[in-house]
Amino acid sequence: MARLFFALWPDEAARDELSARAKQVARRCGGRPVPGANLHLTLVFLGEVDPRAIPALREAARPGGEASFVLVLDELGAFARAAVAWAGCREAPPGLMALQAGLARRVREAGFAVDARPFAAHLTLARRIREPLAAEPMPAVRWRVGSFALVESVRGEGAYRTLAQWPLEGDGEGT
Ligand code: 2AM
Repeated sequence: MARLFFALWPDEAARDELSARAKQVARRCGGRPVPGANLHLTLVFLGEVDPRAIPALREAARPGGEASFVLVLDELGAFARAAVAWAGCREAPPGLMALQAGLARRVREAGFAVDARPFAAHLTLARRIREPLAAEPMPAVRWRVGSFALVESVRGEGAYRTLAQWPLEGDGEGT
């Protein structure tokens, strides 16, 4: 079985900025910063999938004309139960919500089990935090989301492997 999810990966500048924020918040809350290369925002979490189903998953994921958009992460918060600190959006961009909802629907219609809980857009910055953190505004980190990816979480390595990537419409128009 393969542990799979769809996600957005920051561009280099946003990744470096978020990596610095991850170290700050980990220091502040007594947790472990997520390494820069692993920073991502999950769109749809699938969990364990039979690798033989990956072609069908790739087919289902093909975007239906969704547009690229600028993601602005301007909030810092935590999920107490999961003990993670995250960067989020005070106002989720319509482009993000449309991409997430469309992808979740197509994947569900293709017969894959998808988490039914409402989408809470967040990019995990630190794990195993020990101090509580109430949501607060954060100086914005932004990037133009021009693609999304199907990613495998490689057990034991703490690493992610991109299996496929799809462009969004209108990428390359700058920020
Ligand atoms: P997290 O960063 O908030 O832990 C790979 O594990 C990605 O999938 C991570 O972004 C993780 O979110 C997310 N993820 C893990 N388990 C999940 C679950 N049960 N439901 C939704 N997302 C999950």
